[in-house]
Amino acid sequence: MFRSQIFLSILALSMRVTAHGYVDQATIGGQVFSGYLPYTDPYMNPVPARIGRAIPGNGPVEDVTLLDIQCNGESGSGTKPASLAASAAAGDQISFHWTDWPSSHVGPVITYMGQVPSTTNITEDSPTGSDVIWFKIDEAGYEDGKWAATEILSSQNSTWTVTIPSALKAGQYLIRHEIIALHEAGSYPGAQFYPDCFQVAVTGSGTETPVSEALISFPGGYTPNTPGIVFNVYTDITSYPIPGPSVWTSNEEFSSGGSSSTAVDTSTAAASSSVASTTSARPTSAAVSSSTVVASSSAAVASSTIVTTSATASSSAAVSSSSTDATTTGAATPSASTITDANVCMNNYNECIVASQPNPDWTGCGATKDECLSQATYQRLARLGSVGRRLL
Ligand SMILES: *[C@@H]1O[C@H](CO)[C@@H](O)[C@H](O)[C@H]1NC(C)=O
Ligand SMILES: *[C@@H]1O[C@H](CO)[C@@H](O)[C@H](O)[C@H]1NC(C)=O
Ligand SMILES: [Cu+2]
Repeated sequence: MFRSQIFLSILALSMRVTAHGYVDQATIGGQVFSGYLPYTDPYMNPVPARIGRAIPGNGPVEDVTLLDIQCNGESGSGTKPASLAASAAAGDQISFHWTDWPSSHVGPVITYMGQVPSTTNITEDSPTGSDVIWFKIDEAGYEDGKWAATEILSSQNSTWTVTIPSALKAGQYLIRHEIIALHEAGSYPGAQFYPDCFQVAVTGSGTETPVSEALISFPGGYTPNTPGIVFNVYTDITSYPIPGPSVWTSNEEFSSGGSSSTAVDTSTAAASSSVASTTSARPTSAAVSSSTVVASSSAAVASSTIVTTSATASSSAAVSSSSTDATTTGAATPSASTITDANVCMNNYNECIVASQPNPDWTGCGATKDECLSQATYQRLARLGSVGRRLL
């Protein structure tokens, strides 16, 4: 376990420097604003005034219980108010432009608004997890074989456009725009949340404040059991339950259940729990292959063999061919020639998960990965001195 802890922390480090994304530009009521730019804004003098709340970088929040789930942040401290607010009328559009978004990071795109008390200036307001103020104004998940955050967003110049509900009463609102990346969401924690918040003064002749059934808090509104937070994207999916309440456009429409996602949520609550039980019901058939990676007679060839196998094999073939290897040869003692790059182990693991669809073989693939890692060094990091020490 020591070994995998080191590996996980190295993985966490490398995740931090991988490009994920954030909103670098927002067009609100026809006016173009820069988003908060985490890699330049903090280093400028003076620090630029923004309508977007500060974010620590392009990485995700993964713990739904932290204040960071609200508007991003790190270490649970959330984010601070920005010094400006945009102005837009109810019924106006808002467009969010995202930086390059990895095509692996499939998931929904969701937008909420949260009202700031009229007695508080939005440039000084910090909602807590007890403030049940957030209502959903837009959502898109998986439709016609396309994920909102990847295929659809990229087909729209990385831009997502929402409409401020025309019924909404004038006032100061935080707009919380979010992508949830699901590529590792097969268990919790795993889903990656990328929220970004903007401050807007809404004008216009709207009269409505959303009914309490439309409102959630952040943190609080998402839990590990909320449909869509744990979700295996590598199965043969036809729909996805978008987390959170139904979209609010007016109280009448909300209460009449006219919004589509109410129905979706009900059916998918079942769907997601069946996914979960499929996953956890995977027993030890997979233990089969625990020693596979090392097992083939010429161990030096083993890792590349596995890559080839799982890359081309059909789902069941990948598992069975490696278990054949396992029976042919006993566990080998690690020698210099069996030591491989930990990256290869992880790639094999990912391919194994994909190849074992629609019932991902978490146990078997995981055991294979662990065995592989026991022979592995993290070669790419070896140059970084103490961080890159051998995993053995
Ligand atoms: C909020 O404070 C800012 C900065 O002091 C000020 O410019 C703005 O007019 C205030 N907004 C409201 C609604 O009072
Ligand atoms: C894509 O979005 C960027 C950022 O908003 C904008 O500058 C650019 O003009 C857009 N490109 C097209 C083809 O619309
Ligand atoms: Cu990422």
